[in-house]
Amino acid sequence: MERLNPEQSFQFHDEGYLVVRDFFDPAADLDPIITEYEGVLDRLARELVVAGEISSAHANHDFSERLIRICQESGRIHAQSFDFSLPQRSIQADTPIWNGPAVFNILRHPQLLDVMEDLIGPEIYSNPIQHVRLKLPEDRAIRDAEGKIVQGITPWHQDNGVIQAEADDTDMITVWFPLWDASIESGCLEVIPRSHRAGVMDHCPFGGAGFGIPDKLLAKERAVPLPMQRGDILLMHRRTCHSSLPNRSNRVRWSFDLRYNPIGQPSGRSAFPGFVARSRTHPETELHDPVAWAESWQNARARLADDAEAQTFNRWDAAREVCA
Ligand SMILES: O=C(O)CCC(=O)C(=O)O
Ligand SMILES: [Fe+2]
Repeated sequence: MERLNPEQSFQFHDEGYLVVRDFFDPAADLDPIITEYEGVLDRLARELVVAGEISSAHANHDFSERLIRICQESGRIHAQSFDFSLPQRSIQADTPIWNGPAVFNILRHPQLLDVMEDLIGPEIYSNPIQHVRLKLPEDRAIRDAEGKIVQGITPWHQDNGVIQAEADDTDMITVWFPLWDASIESGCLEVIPRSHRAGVMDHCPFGGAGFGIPDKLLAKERAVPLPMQRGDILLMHRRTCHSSLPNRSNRVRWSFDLRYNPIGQPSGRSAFPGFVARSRTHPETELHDPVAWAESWQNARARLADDAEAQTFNRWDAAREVCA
């Protein structure tokens, strides 16, 4: 995969998003992540058996089916056990987090950094706002007492709207990609082309699913679903409105979302550790050590544990009229 051609760069800036097909080599780039996460799931299953939360480790199923069964039997989603960032509240000394070497490798993927270099220049910071999303099939999802799905609902939002205002004027770019094909049926992303051209929009509390833009402010009729295959990547401007469709398939929809910004700009979640992914002027500042990366997250967790004040990440006042 070469770098972005002029039409691709133009589309990114003009429309606020760009899908690049067949960007990753699935076997070389994605399979190591899947293998790593099979280990994470296996250890989680065994821990839950020991804790008496589940009766069997469900070891004779593939990753998707095994995860669904473990969630259903324990009645919990376990999303944090797989994520490579910390949650936005209630961080504790033992909050689970997964910062394995296969994850670090994709953050540093050379061609991905080349594309970033095309878009934001050669001084590239790996922004710590980054997630794995394991979205269970809707008919087997975990629900709360009111019947609402506990995890995997992504309301319409701009990434700028769900991080601190200090990052409003940065050049942060979001990279989203599926580990398996993400079809309309299995809950791919949808975007509103050109919505990045307006400013940061109002966001309001959205059930238990964080913050979203109220329907009345959105031109939803212009939304475009973006089915993607394994190996494709989606690049998004920080103000592009997006959400994800429900997962009506029988398999977990599995994706990563990463972010990059020029070195020196605020990340929008300064309590979390990012790192210099590429620097042409100071290559000695680049982080190449997956162990040091994992340690940076463990240190952040220890620092933030039980410190409610350090964990205020949102700017929106739910009492505003627009949220009524
Ligand atoms: O994967 C999803 O459902 C949501 C992803 C998202 O909001 C993002 O990547 O910024
Ligand atoms: Fe987002």
